[in-house]
Amino acid sequence: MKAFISVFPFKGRLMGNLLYSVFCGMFITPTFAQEMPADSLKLINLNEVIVISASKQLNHQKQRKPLSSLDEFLESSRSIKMVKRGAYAWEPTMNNMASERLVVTIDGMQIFGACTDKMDPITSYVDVSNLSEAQIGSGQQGAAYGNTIGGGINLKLDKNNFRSTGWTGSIESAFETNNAMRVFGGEVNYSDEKFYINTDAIYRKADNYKAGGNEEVAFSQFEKYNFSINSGFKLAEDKSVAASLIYDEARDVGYPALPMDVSLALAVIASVSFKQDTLFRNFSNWESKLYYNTIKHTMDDTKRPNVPIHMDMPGWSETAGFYSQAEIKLTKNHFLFKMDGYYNKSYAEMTMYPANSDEPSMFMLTWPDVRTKNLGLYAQNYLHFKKASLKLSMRLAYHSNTVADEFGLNSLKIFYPEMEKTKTRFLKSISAQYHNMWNDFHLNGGLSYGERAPSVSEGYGFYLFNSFDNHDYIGAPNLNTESSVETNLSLTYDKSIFEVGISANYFQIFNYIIGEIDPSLSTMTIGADGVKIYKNLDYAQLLNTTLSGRYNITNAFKLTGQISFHRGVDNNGENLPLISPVSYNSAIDFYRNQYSASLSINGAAEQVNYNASYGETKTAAYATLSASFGKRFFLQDNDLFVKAGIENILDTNYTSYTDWNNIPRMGRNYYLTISYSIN
Ligand SMILES: [Cu+2]
Repeated sequence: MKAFISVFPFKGRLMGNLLYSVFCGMFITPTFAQEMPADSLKLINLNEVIVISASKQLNHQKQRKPLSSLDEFLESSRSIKMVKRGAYAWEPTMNNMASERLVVTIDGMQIFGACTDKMDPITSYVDVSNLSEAQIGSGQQGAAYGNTIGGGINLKLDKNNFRSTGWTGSIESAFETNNAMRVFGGEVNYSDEKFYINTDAIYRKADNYKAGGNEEVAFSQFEKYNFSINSGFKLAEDKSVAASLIYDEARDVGYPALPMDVSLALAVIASVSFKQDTLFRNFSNWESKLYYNTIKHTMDDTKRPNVPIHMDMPGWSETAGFYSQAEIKLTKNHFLFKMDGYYNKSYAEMTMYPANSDEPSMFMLTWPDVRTKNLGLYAQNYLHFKKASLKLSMRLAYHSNTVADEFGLNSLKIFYPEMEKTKTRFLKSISAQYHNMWNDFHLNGGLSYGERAPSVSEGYGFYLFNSFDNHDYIGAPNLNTESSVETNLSLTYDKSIFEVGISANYFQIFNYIIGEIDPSLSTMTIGADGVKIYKNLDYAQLLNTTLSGRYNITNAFKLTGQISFHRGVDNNGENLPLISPVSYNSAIDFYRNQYSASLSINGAAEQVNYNASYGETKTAAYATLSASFGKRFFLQDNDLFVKAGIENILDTNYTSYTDWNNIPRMGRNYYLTISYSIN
């Protein structure tokens, strides 16, 4: 064991010792452990699960807006906030960290956007019709899916999984008044003990939306199609194979906060998997998957007025990968072992066409065909004591980036003459999470360490224009690995009718990657204020705290509320960008005799801690009010659900810290959702 550990170049002796003792600890069964109750054991002890699937009737009732976009579902969660550049393809953030610091997977599959300007977070390539739930792990609790600092989101596909339901199906439609959004969707499923097939399709089209006070937000339209099919077949009682395919295409997507739009964003996401109930003697639930996905992203400035120089900016991202995992379930503890790997190709280019057609056009590789290889080992042990549990986990990964394009490599060598074609790193993650229960009190505490490699843009981006701080960005191939020490603590008092909890987490992030102005460089983008180069700060500090509560007033009425405080500073005490001000939400939900209703308030205080050098301005305090009403009807064997609602009832004109360039959010919006399901 010791020899195995010492292969890896750990930072300092302390870390090595810590890793060693925790890794060994994972294999020691505590003799004082009690029999573990089977149902209390959640192998992946996630912080939050958002139920998305509308196919289960109960979910449909409890969701305030069943056919809303995946972005809206994620935004409704406790732990996620969405950065908005328009009405489509919002970027999830967790613990005030965005894409580069999160791992977002679809059914365990790695997938990477093809846009150099973050117009296509992974979450934009699936739809609610494909998914059953979003599994959210804060900080290193998300490391089961990959290397991360801020956390992980796994979007689980909706499958019938050999349940004997026979044929089922549904059709659904929604309309929203503010941007005349039309949604049409449907699914047809068949499942028995030996075979299942799930198919679904959804179409969304929206015009420009209007902010509060009937102010039209130009270039906020979008159109999207999504089809998916997944199927499984039992080879034997304990063996099955499955396959899944998602096709997602968005066209004519406006980004009001950016200087360009998107004419096409296309993804094909495919996988085959094999499952066997047992493996060797002690292993169970052996699951292996092979996957491939390809993304094409085409930006478009032809519809914008006064474009000083027309640009073509297509991007491609292709990923192939696998994982194989198995569990060992002993009476007192539970192990998960996983091996995973992926290979990604990211390529993006920019051609500028001067207005005077006698001048030559200019060509640049903005992502110089960067090939990323990542091979990881993940192990987790969940120990159950009498009133407590301990989850230990670790990930070790080999990570390498190679610039495959000679022209792109030579362009970067202008800034980094010494740079090598390939950069290799070892990434480590280790975490201990403890839970204890005294009567109605729950205590959770954890301590973790994690690392991540720079993203393709941070490492190899070439003059990527950021419209938020109005700077061109250049990547830095020799950036140090970013690492984070994280601690979390929460205390909950949980009675069946009443619950109150307080939680906090703190991240000390070393070698924090962020862009810094280099005054010696001149800009490429006309009108940009300067050029920034990605640098490692010595460290940055992030603190997130939340107070939340629930009160079941009667069987039918439930009151919930949450208020959170966040702070993020760099090593000079300067504010980090995109850190939430004090924010709060509260709701009263009603559910009885197939009727449901809700009234909710969402708001934030003034953004006191902002940073103008990252393009931020102080956003004002705001609050919005929303309501929904639903009814379920039984029509012989079938179900009809109707849900209607009003969002931003008071038509408030507002913007929040997550709104790119302060584009105002949607004003008053009425929606109606109808869903008919055949059982
Ligand atoms: Cu783009």
